[in-house]
Amino acid sequence: MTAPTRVPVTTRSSAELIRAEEPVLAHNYHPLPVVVARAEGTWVEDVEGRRYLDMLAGYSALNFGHRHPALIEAAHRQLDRLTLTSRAFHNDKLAEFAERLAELTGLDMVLPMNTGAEAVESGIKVARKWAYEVKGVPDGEATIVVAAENFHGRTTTIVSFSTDETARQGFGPFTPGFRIVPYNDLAALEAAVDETTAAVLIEPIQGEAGVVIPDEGYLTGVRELSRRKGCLFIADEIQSGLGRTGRTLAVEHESVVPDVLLLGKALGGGIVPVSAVVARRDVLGVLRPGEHGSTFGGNPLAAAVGTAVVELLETGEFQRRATELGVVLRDGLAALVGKGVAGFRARGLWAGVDIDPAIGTGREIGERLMREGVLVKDTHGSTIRLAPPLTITAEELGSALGTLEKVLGR
Ligand code: IF1
Repeated sequence: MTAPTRVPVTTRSSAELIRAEEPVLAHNYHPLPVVVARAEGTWVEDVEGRRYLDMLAGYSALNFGHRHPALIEAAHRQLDRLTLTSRAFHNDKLAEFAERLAELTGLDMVLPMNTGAEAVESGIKVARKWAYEVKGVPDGEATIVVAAENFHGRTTTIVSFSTDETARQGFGPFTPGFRIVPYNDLAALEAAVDETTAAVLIEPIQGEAGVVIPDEGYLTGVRELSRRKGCLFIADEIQSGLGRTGRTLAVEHESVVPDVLLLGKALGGGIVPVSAVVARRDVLGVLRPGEHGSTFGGNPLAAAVGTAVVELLETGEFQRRATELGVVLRDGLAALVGKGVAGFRARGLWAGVDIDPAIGTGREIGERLMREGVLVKDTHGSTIRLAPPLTITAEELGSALGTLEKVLGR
């Protein structure tokens, strides 16, 4: 077969690149028709040079904006020294990453992984092992209680406890040992947790469900119930954590400390995949050599970038910005209720906005916003999520809200 005539990738137009993907890329996404070629801070630029305000920030993986100078510098410095050793050897960056991350989160030990799903899977494995070895649950009988409408990733075990048929259809058979209860319902949780329960696994705010914020007291109730009934409280802060809601962790809004914390997304600064399970010593202490691992988990490049991310969070600057600009976001959305916005939920620089279905679906609004230079992503139906980089300025945020008002007003 003669080699296809290859137009050099750098000169293909957005339309040509979108067409080129079709026969060769799995269709597991339906992206907006924009082809990003470069980015800085809150702004991305497509192949033709059109600029867009990024109000999605990689689903909260870009909390510090695109290519934050301190993070890029840390990455460049490490790229020129050492990138990967595997955990068969030590590397000179991992101890500091684990020390600084444990200190930032107020817990004892770190299990470094790469993607959020790996952190969730690792948390499930560790919780089960803790149940058998510490709590005394009979082997193979550990249960984990999760919330309906959860989103914790895409692995077979994780979708085993999803309530979203689209995420499950065609991927069985599924992993047993999970109980599903309504979110934000302490009575249901009380009834589901028993002597076999290793852990309760919840998002402090449900992201994919549409930024669903539980009632004040829910997280405190989960904390108290888990302690009283002798199971672990695992908080999945992969999307809600690392400054997004105005605190380092969303659980801080109720001054709650979980037994196990799952982090990811922004922990890698939008540069490399970095995730982690951070937990009490008696929990992560159940792991012994050879029982769990990952080729890239804890690699020196990830550790160097992760440490630079922790340093940014230690300043409190991004948490303050999310709190202060979160007021601008909330007030701006409140002014749109009844003008195309049916309702919204917001905490810090994170909002789920329910668009009046009569005006359009979330996808249609996303396409209109894209044509006006603002990028968002719909979740389900007519809900769009707003999650800009925490580096966004008040002017940029005001401009994005003005553009939303404009496209709703059509
Ligand atoms: C996609 C959703 C968001 C997460 C929480 C674990 C993970 C995620 C709370 C797994 C990942 C991503 C996955 C990505 C889009 C995005 C997403 F729309 F899928 F649901 F953010 F809401 N816990 N969420 O939000 O982390 O393995 O992806 O690193 O699948 O399209 P991951």
